Amino acid sequence: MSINIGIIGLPQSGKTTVFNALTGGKADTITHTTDGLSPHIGIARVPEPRLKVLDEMLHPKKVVPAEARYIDVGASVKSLAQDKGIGGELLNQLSTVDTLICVVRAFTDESIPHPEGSLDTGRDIGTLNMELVFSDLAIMERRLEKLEVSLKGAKPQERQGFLHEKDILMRLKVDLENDRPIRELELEPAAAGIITNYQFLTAKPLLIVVNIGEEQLPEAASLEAELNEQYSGAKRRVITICGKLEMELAQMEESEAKEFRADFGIEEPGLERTIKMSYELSDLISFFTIASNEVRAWSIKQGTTAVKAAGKIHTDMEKGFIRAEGISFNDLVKCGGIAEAKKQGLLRLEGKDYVIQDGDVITFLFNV
Ligand SMILES: Nc1nc2c(ncn2[C@@H]2O[C@H](COP(=O)(O)OP(=O)(O)O)[C@@H](O)[C@H]2O)c(=O)[nH]1
Ligand SMILES: [Mg+2]
Repeated sequence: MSINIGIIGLPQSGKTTVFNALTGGKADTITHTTDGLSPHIGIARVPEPRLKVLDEMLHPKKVVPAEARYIDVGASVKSLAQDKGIGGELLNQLSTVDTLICVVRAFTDESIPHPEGSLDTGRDIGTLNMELVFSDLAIMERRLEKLEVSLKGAKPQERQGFLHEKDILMRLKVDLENDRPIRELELEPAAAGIITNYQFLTAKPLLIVVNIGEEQLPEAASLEAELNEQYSGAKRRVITICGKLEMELAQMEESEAKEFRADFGIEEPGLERTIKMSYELSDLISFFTIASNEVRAWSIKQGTTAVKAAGKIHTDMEKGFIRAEGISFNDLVKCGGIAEAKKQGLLRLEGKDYVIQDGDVITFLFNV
């Protein structure tokens, strides 16, 4: 499984620039600013320092990182929302993502006009949150209308289910109308189950990427702390990134980029911070497999069982699951290899229901 991340924001906020920074891509930041163009889609490796350690210890033929899929939708949220909430096409693309990145402009550049005429990070964050709320309200209203129709023709045994769904949607609608995004609500399992079908945008984790200019780099950390105090919340966090610089760095040789980063006082590449934060917000963890001379990293939701994790690799592995043989990354490093770990009795045998832990190194045994 790869994590899917959708990038949204106002026009000229630096969405495509950030997309390029995250994917090492070279998508055009000039022509791609008008509505109606097809989205940019890019795949990036998920940085995982533990893969390097495993590589050096086990010397496999191949090391395969997990992947993140970024999508820079070809339209501005604002322009579509002005008439009637996020439009169909854009919504279709966004509804499938796991996490949203919302780019907010903080860089100054006289030659690039801000669509609102002035720079105001707080106002723009507010606008984007509101657009997401509007979009969800529109979905809800359409569904409620359909439910009314269904209820009229419902058989007695169907009625209860429809009424229950209506009840939940009405409740969420009140929350949204009071500016409470779904991601912040504590829902009982039945309600949570029903709403996952709708892929509401305010239910998705939200990473607000504040796109700063180079001259703001010295105060990036304090600005980030300040913004988080105001705008972070349940599954919502702010990071500051200099998109333009990060995009240029992403296209350099690693050693060269490292030197530049040191000069600018950037401790960690923006793409690494972004993906790390996206993982955290989305409750994702990594586990590793070693098979046929290949070490590989996988991403799963926290709480995934061994049999379900096997299914992420191949459906046959889930169907024919026998057991998993696992060791924590730290234990494996202590032992220096699988053989020694076995000798020391640190290789655990786990059943179907074992909950995979971050950093587990796992071999699945299965029937075909
Ligand atoms: N000075 C400066 N310009 C930037 C920065 N980030 C983006 N831009 C410029 O802003 C313009 C719009 O960026 P783009 O990524 O296309 O924005 P989008 O419309 O949100 O996709 C482009 O000319 C970028 O080069 C930045 O950090 N500093
Ligand atoms: Mg763009």
